[in-house]
Amino acid sequence: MEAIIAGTLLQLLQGDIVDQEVEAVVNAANTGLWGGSGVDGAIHRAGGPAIAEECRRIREEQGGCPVGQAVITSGGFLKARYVIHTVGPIWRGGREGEDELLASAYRSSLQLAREKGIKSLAFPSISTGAYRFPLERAAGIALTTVKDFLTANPGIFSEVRFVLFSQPVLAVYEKTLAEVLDAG
Ligand code: AR6
Repeated sequence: MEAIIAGTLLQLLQGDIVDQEVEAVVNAANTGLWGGSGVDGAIHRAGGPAIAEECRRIREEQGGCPVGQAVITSGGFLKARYVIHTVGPIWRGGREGEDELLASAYRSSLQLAREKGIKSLAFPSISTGAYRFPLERAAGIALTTVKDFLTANPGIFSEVRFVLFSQPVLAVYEKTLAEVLDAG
């Protein structure tokens, strides 16, 4: 499924984040930038040791990456030139600012990409794996945040992609995007 929002192509597709031919892929990282399972593990495995080495330097310089913020490294062996590492919130029932922190993770990633002049980027479904954020709620926040950013920054990006690992997750994102676009 795709849509054009203020001059940017927004695409939803099923796939693996590490295979994406975009300028930057977004990693669902942890605050220590330690590498882990899921998206994080796949990116570090495919990208090689250069990414972990840059993460180590960021950890030394600024202690890692707070929840809701983003940092950038090179993409190592990935097709993408950069990895934007963002940290989504761990779901703790919804009363600990999780919604706003998740929106902030997407916004911070988009802002960092804009600052670096990156034209195309791919997001995974942040926080919806190991961090257990409810999928439909996360999809609404992800798509609304991206849509609002693109509307406020027309033509900054050529393409923003969501890469969903499975067909059921893609289906949730497609249904949610239709609702978000209908809402205007
Ligand atoms: N490509 C695209 N999506 C994927 C891939 C992949 N290769 N692998 C998994 N997914 P998760 P989180 C989906 O757990 O919830 C790590 O240990 C997955 O099915 O990767 O933000 C980090 O170090 C799910 O829908 O990220 C952190 O400690 C979504 O991506 C923690 O997990 C996100 O799942 C972050 O947890």
